[in-house]
Amino acid sequence: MKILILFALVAAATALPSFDFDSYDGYQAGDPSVPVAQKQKHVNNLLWKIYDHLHDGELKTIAGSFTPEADKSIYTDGGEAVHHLVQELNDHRLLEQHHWFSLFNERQREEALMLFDVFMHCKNWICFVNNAVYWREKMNEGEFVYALYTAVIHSDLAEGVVLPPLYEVTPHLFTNSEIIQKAYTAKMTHTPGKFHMEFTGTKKNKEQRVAYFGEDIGMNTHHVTWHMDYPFWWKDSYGYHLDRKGELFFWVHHQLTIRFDAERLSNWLDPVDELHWENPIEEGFAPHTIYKYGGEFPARPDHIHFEDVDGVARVRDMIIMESRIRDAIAHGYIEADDGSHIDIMNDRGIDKLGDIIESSLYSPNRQYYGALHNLAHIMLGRQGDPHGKYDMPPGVMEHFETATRDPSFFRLHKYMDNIFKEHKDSLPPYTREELEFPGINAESIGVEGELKTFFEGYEFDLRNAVDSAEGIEDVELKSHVHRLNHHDFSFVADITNNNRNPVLATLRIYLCPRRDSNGVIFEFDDGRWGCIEMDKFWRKLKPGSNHIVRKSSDSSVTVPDVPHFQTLIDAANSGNVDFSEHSRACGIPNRMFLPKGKKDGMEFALVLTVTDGSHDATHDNPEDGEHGGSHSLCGAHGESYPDKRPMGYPIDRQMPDRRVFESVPNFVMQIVKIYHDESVH
Ligand code: CUO
Repeated sequence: MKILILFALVAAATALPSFDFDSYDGYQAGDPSVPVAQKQKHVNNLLWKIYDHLHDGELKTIAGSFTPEADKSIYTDGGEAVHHLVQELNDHRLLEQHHWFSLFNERQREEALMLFDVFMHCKNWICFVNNAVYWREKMNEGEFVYALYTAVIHSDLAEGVVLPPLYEVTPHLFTNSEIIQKAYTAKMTHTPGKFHMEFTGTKKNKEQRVAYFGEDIGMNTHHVTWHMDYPFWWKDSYGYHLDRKGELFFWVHHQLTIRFDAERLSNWLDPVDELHWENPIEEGFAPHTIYKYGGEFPARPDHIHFEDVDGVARVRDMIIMESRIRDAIAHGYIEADDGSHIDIMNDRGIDKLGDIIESSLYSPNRQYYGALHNLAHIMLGRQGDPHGKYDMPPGVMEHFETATRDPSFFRLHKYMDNIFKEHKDSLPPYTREELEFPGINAESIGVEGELKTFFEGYEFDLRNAVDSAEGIEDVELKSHVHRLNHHDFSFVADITNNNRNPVLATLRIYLCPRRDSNGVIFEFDDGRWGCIEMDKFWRKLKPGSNHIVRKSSDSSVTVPDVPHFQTLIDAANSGNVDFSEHSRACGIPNRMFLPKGKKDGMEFALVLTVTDGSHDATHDNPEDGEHGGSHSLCGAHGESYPDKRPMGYPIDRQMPDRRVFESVPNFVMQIVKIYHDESVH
């Protein structure tokens, strides 16, 4: 379990002395003897210029002297995991360096996980960092980065270490080829440069109006980090169970999809349509993105029909998988691989369904239900070269970093989302008793401040995109992007507690687009499925009236910007670091908390539901803790999900009679408008 750690090493802000590896002899779990700032420094150095040899003297020394199998007592498994990897190395089976890496490539994933396994079996930080240094020189760089990121996230040894933003570690996956070429030229000519990154495509393509969402580097970081926090390959033998992983898979992607729809509505576009295996994929995509090694990402023309992808899947396999899943929904049970039936007609059914649709290793029957979602990513990624005739590398859909750039990502996830909805709609509606909170009246919900969005400029570092050579100094290289932001505001609510005693309440806030692209007010059922989760928190309500103010920056769905790589380097070098609010990178960037809205205002329903916190909360004192900041979409790291209710409660199920929703005294709704300020650029 990771806890937020405030570490402020007082030792006057001078550079830390190098850590003395030779005199270190403690193999204690958790490794309190290595200061977090030192660990941060190691991780920074390991991730700086990952395509070059290590530049850091201290780590270089290790690289020359460490032998992974020399002392097996440093591993919790007696060196079994490392032995496996060493054997693969000696048999020359490991993927070469300077080659693309995709998590969806089975063999490449296997190799990355072998290294992850080594990290997870290290008893102490020295073992961890020694192995990192050693394998960094031997393994494919993409595999190494993936293994290191996931291990830092999941290993207790790295508690308190903040991972640098991936867009400054592997910038190729977050910017376009034009920018990368400019960066190379600038480096070659030793001229510092700042390059403005346009969103992909031109105004002739209406999808370009919403490219700012799918190509936002913070949104991409949220998405790729979610998949590292909740990997589909996770086994509980790594140390703990990922609570409600299947349900989170549904919920985080449902929120991405409907949030994308809200952006579309803000830009006079229809909500995205679902993908269909037998219909043409409407939108093509020209990614304008290049691999560090491996050439250009493949493009896909408009209106092509799905083709079988050699060595991956046939279109008819996908249809069969889908129909088996739909059968499970219709039957109300999943058939496990031992033939037993798992009932899904309850709150927890969605979790199992998420497991089989993704599919993750938690799926109770991967043989039968397959891996609809993961295979669909590969199918879409390969439609530009389905038979491998042109030897194209994987498409943008085959990387979680780049997938949301392609409009087909949202079609795919709308399709998955509709399957999940089919299940949710098969459950009985909540009864009035299940929705009520006796004695509680939600009087009002509103906003203090203005709901106003704007675009701002932002720069990120491109130095890690280009190559280095000894004796040649780096020059400043930056990419400048436009990003959505909003002015700060607060939600304000008034709630009366008519009970004699204080009660613990769960407050859930949703923001739901009110009108479709024709200006017609949504039917209740369509409207509730499009509600964006804005916040969920717990409050003690004293008897009588309660005035609650909740700042937009405190939301349980968002995180602040990940600190720049250079900030982490400077902080670790000075040993004077406080990264407590950056313990997680999973979460919607807070600046994207609001959908863009429209210049003259766009209507949304702001909904507050107040329910019984003593029933909902899984943790003690939930009103004190924020569970790592972004628990709504990302859970609480290593702990149970803080809320017992299904994600999306109470708007996750059908409500045939909207009067039930409207008349429950503990729910309240208000129409608000979001304005977009076009004057700021
Ligand atoms: Cu996140 Cu499809 O699962 O990209």
